[in-house]
Amino acid sequence: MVKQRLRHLLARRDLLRVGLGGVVGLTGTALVRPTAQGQTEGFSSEHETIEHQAHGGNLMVGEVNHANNGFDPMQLLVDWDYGRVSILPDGRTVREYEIVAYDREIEIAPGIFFPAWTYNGKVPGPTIRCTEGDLIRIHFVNAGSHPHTLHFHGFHTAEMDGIPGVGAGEIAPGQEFTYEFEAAPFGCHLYHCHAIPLKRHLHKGLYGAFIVDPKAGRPPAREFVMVMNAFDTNFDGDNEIYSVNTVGFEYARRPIPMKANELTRIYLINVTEFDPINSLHLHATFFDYYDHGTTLEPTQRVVDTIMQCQAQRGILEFTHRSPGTYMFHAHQAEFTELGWMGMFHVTTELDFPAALAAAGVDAEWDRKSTQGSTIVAAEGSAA
Ligand SMILES: [Cu+2]
Repeated sequence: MVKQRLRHLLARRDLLRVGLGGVVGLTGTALVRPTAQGQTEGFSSEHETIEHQAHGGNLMVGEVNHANNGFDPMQLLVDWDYGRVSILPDGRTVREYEIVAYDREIEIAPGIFFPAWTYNGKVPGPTIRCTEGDLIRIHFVNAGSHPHTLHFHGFHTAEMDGIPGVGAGEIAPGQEFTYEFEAAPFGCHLYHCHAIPLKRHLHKGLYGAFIVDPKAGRPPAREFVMVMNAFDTNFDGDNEIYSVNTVGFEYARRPIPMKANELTRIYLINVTEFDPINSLHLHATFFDYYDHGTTLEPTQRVVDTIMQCQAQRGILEFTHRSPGTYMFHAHQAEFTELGWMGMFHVTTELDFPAALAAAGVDAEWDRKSTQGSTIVAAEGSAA
């Protein structure tokens, strides 16, 4: 049984190697030590053993062209979308969003392309952020090639549930619909397409984070959103690339800057298809966990690993005590080695600007990262 599983794993690795070296390797990237045998035979599992060397345990070399993709995973970490804000006569805040679904090929690992279906051209789609009680209006346009919907996790009427056959149901290509509901309960939620076949519509990339802040806010912290996802690049019902925020090993190539002894909060969401469970493990520290983010008190304290079933999510809070580079990853080692591994670059105050520069981000990124919940509150009351 174990041997069979190992053979299966190796076959999937070889498949990656074939894809890189043989088909799309023209972009000049390749896995570590691609072999002629691997490129031509591919599916044979006898000739390779798991490789441990190179690139900080990172099994891919080369870089993804983020400009071409139209989104950068470093920016997705802090990509809060507060919508267009207005105030109703009764004092309630209205937040209006535009979401357009369209097909787009994206690069999910160096040299590996995936024919995605996207919300607003990126995977995951925009992170919808608001405060509990806000009235949310989402103008949805389907500019894709298949019928899609927007299904939010949260309280709303049946008509706004975004499932086939109820309310507007599936929105056909070229059609549009406006979803409207009050944001509740506060928490770390998600939205996704609910057209059928559901599994395919989800894994093609139609999902995003939906963060509802409690009215009183949460304590100041450095905040990131991480959507655990995976890609079946050959459509065999099994994933070849795993990641958070789409691009495999991106945060290993560009460690995420943070400061020592600074409270860090991660909004973690699992949208992985085909594998029932995903997980996150932090090195060298422990975290408090808020299941679904729907409570102000942790539901688990002092843990260093959390698992999430499909569509499960929660909030992690932790600090790193000493400067250094610290790994985080799925603790399913297979996922780790196929892309779901990253690093935090923890620095002193003095060294922090250099860490920002090394990660290719700026002061504005730092502002979004540290002011996420403050901005949402300020925009609501200022408008
Ligand atoms: Cu869909």
